[in-house]
Amino acid sequence: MSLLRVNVRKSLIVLATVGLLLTFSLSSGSGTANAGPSIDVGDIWFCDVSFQNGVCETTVPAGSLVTWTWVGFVPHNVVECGANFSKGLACTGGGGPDWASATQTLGTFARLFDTQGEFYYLCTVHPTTMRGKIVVSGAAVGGIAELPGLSSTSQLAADAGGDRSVLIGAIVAATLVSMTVAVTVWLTLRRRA
Ligand SMILES: [Cu+2]
Repeated sequence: MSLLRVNVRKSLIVLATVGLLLTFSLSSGSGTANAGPSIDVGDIWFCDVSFQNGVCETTVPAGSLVTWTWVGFVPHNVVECGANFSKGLACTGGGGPDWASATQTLGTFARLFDTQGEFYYLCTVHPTTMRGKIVVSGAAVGGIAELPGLSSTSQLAADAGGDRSVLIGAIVAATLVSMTVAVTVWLTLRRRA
Protein backbone atom coordinates (compact mmCIF):
# COMPACT_ATOMS: atom_id res chain seq x y z
CA MET A 1 0.00 0.00 0.00
CA SER A 2 2.66 2.51 1.07
CA LEU A 3 4.99 1.24 -1.69
CA LEU A 4 2.25 1.94 -4.25
CA ARG A 5 1.72 5.40 -2.79
CA VAL A 6 5.47 6.18 -3.11
CA ASN A 7 5.41 5.00 -6.73
CA VAL A 8 2.43 7.17 -7.58
CA ARG A 9 4.17 10.16 -5.99
CA LYS A 10 7.37 9.42 -7.94
CA SER A 11 5.34 9.15 -11.14
CA LEU A 12 3.72 12.52 -10.50
CA ILE A 13 7.11 14.15 -9.86
CA VAL A 14 8.49 12.67 -13.10
CA LEU A 15 5.44 13.85 -15.05
CA ALA A 16 5.65 17.35 -13.57
CA THR A 17 9.36 17.57 -14.45
CA VAL A 18 8.73 16.43 -18.02
CA GLY A 19 5.86 18.91 -18.30
CA LEU A 20 8.16 21.74 -17.21
CA LEU A 21 10.85 20.67 -19.69
CA LEU A 22 8.24 20.51 -22.46
CA THR A 23 7.02 24.02 -21.62
CA PHE A 24 10.59 25.39 -21.66
CA SER A 25 11.51 23.70 -24.94
CA LEU A 26 8.39 24.99 -26.70
CA SER A 27 8.64 28.52 -25.32
CA SER A 28 12.31 28.80 -26.31
CA GLY A 29 11.29 27.99 -29.87
CA SER A 30 8.32 30.32 -30.19
CA GLY A 31 8.07 32.48 -27.10
CA THR A 32 7.24 36.16 -26.85
CA ALA A 33 9.56 37.22 -29.70
CA ASN A 34 8.55 36.42 -33.25
CA ALA A 35 11.02 34.11 -34.93
CA GLY A 36 12.35 36.79 -37.25
CA PRO A 37 14.57 36.52 -40.31
CA SER A 38 18.15 35.32 -40.42
CA ILE A 39 20.48 37.69 -42.27
CA ASP A 40 23.58 36.16 -43.83
CA VAL A 41 26.94 37.79 -43.05
CA GLY A 42 29.15 36.87 -46.01
CA ASP A 43 32.46 37.82 -47.67
CA ILE A 44 31.96 40.77 -48.12
CA TRP A 45 28.24 41.48 -47.92
CA PHE A 46 25.09 41.36 -45.79
CA CYS A 47 22.08 39.26 -46.89
CA ASP A 48 23.35 38.33 -50.34
CA VAL A 49 26.34 39.16 -52.56
CA SER A 50 24.03 41.36 -54.64
CA PHE A 51 23.93 43.83 -51.70
CA GLN A 52 27.73 44.30 -51.71
CA ASN A 53 28.44 48.08 -51.80
CA GLY A 54 24.71 48.70 -51.26
CA VAL A 55 22.39 48.63 -48.28
CA CYS A 56 20.48 45.44 -47.47
CA GLU A 57 17.07 46.46 -46.15
CA THR A 58 15.07 44.01 -44.03
CA THR A 59 11.55 44.85 -42.84
CA VAL A 60 10.17 43.11 -39.74
CA PRO A 61 7.12 43.61 -37.51
CA ALA A 62 7.81 44.99 -34.02
CA GLY A 63 8.74 42.23 -31.60
CA SER A 64 10.92 40.32 -34.08
CA LEU A 65 14.11 38.58 -33.13
CA VAL A 66 16.54 39.22 -36.00
CA THR A 67 19.52 36.85 -36.26
CA TRP A 68 22.69 37.46 -38.28
CA THR A 69 24.45 34.26 -39.36
CA TRP A 70 28.13 34.30 -40.38
CA VAL A 71 28.57 32.29 -43.57
CA GLY A 72 31.98 33.52 -44.81
CA PHE A 73 35.63 32.94 -43.97
CA VAL A 74 36.98 36.35 -42.82
CA PRO A 75 36.06 38.37 -39.70
CA HIS A 76 33.02 40.68 -39.75
CA ASN A 77 30.79 42.41 -37.25
CA VAL A 78 27.32 43.97 -37.07
CA VAL A 79 27.42 47.48 -35.55
CA GLU A 80 24.57 49.96 -35.09
CA CYS A 81 25.65 53.20 -36.79
CA GLY A 82 22.99 55.93 -36.38
CA ALA A 83 20.39 57.31 -38.78
CA ASN A 84 21.76 57.07 -42.33
CA PHE A 85 25.08 55.85 -40.86
CA SER A 86 25.54 59.25 -39.15
CA LYS A 87 27.99 57.78 -36.60
CA GLY A 88 30.69 57.46 -39.25
CA LEU A 89 32.70 54.59 -40.73
CA ALA A 90 33.76 53.32 -37.28
CA CYS A 91 30.28 54.07 -35.80
CA THR A 92 31.99 55.90 -32.93
CA GLY A 93 30.21 59.24 -33.41
CA GLY A 94 27.19 60.29 -31.34
CA GLY A 95 28.24 58.31 -28.28
CA GLY A 96 29.10 55.19 -30.27
CA PRO A 97 26.93 52.29 -31.38
CA ASP A 98 23.74 51.47 -29.49
CA TRP A 99 24.48 47.79 -30.03
CA ALA A 100 27.14 45.70 -31.72
CA SER A 101 28.18 42.11 -32.24
CA ALA A 102 31.68 40.82 -31.66
CA THR A 103 34.02 40.75 -34.66
CA GLN A 104 33.92 37.07 -35.56
CA THR A 105 34.25 34.58 -38.42
CA LEU A 106 31.67 32.05 -37.24
CA GLY A 107 28.45 31.98 -35.29
CA THR A 108 25.40 34.19 -34.95
CA PHE A 109 24.27 37.46 -33.38
CA ALA A 110 20.64 38.04 -32.44
CA ARG A 111 18.78 41.16 -31.41
CA LEU A 112 15.14 41.77 -30.50
CA PHE A 113 13.59 44.71 -32.39
CA ASP A 114 10.55 45.75 -30.35
CA THR A 115 10.29 49.45 -31.20
CA GLN A 116 9.20 50.93 -34.49
CA GLY A 117 11.86 52.70 -36.54
CA GLU A 118 14.81 52.38 -38.89
CA PHE A 119 18.05 50.91 -37.59
CA TYR A 120 21.21 51.27 -39.70
CA TYR A 121 24.14 48.91 -39.21
CA LEU A 122 27.43 48.14 -40.92
CA CYS A 123 30.53 46.01 -40.59
CA THR A 124 33.29 48.28 -39.26
CA VAL A 125 35.91 46.01 -40.88
CA HIS A 126 34.31 46.71 -44.30
CA PRO A 127 32.27 49.87 -43.62
CA THR A 128 31.70 50.97 -47.20
CA THR A 129 31.07 47.48 -48.60
CA MET A 130 28.83 45.92 -45.96
CA ARG A 131 25.82 47.97 -44.95
CA GLY A 132 22.31 47.15 -43.84
CA LYS A 133 19.11 48.55 -42.42
CA ILE A 134 16.38 47.00 -40.30
CA VAL A 135 12.97 48.63 -40.78
CA VAL A 136 10.68 47.81 -37.85
CA SER A 137 7.03 48.31 -38.71
CA GLY A 138 4.43 49.02 -36.05
CA ALA A 139 2.32 45.97 -36.70
CA ALA A 140 3.19 43.03 -34.47
CA VAL A 141 2.33 39.84 -36.32
CA GLY A 142 2.91 36.25 -35.35
CA GLY A 143 5.14 33.88 -37.25
CA ILE A 144 7.98 34.49 -39.64
CA ALA A 145 8.44 38.09 -40.79
CA GLU A 146 8.20 39.07 -44.41
CA LEU A 147 11.46 39.97 -46.12
CA PRO A 148 10.77 42.38 -48.99
CA GLY A 149 13.76 42.73 -51.28
CA LEU A 150 15.33 39.50 -50.10
CA SER A 151 14.82 36.59 -52.42
CA SER A 152 18.06 34.61 -52.23
CA THR A 153 17.60 30.87 -51.80
CA SER A 154 19.95 30.86 -48.78
CA GLN A 155 17.67 33.38 -47.07
CA LEU A 156 14.58 31.28 -47.76
CA ALA A 157 16.38 28.10 -46.66
CA ALA A 158 17.45 29.79 -43.41
CA ASP A 159 13.85 30.76 -42.65
CA ALA A 160 12.62 27.25 -43.40
CA GLY A 161 15.36 25.89 -41.12
CA GLY A 162 14.05 28.00 -38.25
CA ASP A 163 10.53 26.62 -38.73
CA ARG A 164 11.83 23.07 -38.90
CA SER A 165 13.86 23.34 -35.68
CA VAL A 166 10.76 24.43 -33.72
CA LEU A 167 8.77 21.52 -35.19
CA ILE A 168 11.56 19.02 -34.47
CA GLY A 169 11.80 20.35 -30.91
CA ALA A 170 8.07 19.77 -30.40
CA ILE A 171 8.26 16.23 -31.82
CA VAL A 172 11.26 15.32 -29.63
CA ALA A 173 9.51 16.74 -26.54
CA ALA A 174 6.30 14.82 -27.30
CA THR A 175 8.28 11.61 -27.82
CA LEU A 176 10.11 12.09 -24.50
CA VAL A 177 6.81 12.63 -22.68
CA SER A 178 5.20 9.46 -24.06
CA MET A 179 8.35 7.39 -23.40
CA THR A 180 8.53 8.66 -19.80
CA VAL A 181 4.85 7.91 -19.19
CA ALA A 182 5.25 4.40 -20.63
CA VAL A 183 8.37 3.62 -18.54
CA THR A 184 6.75 5.03 -15.36
CA VAL A 185 3.60 2.95 -15.83
CA TRP A 186 5.69 -0.14 -16.58
CA LEU A 187 7.87 0.35 -13.47
CA THR A 188 4.81 0.96 -11.27
CA LEU A 189 3.06 -2.19 -12.53
CA ARG A 190 6.23 -4.27 -12.20
CA ARG A 191 6.79 -3.17 -8.58
CA ARG A 192 3.16 -3.95 -7.71
CA ALA A 193 3.39 -7.47 -9.25
CU1 LIG B 1 32.98 42.74 -42.87
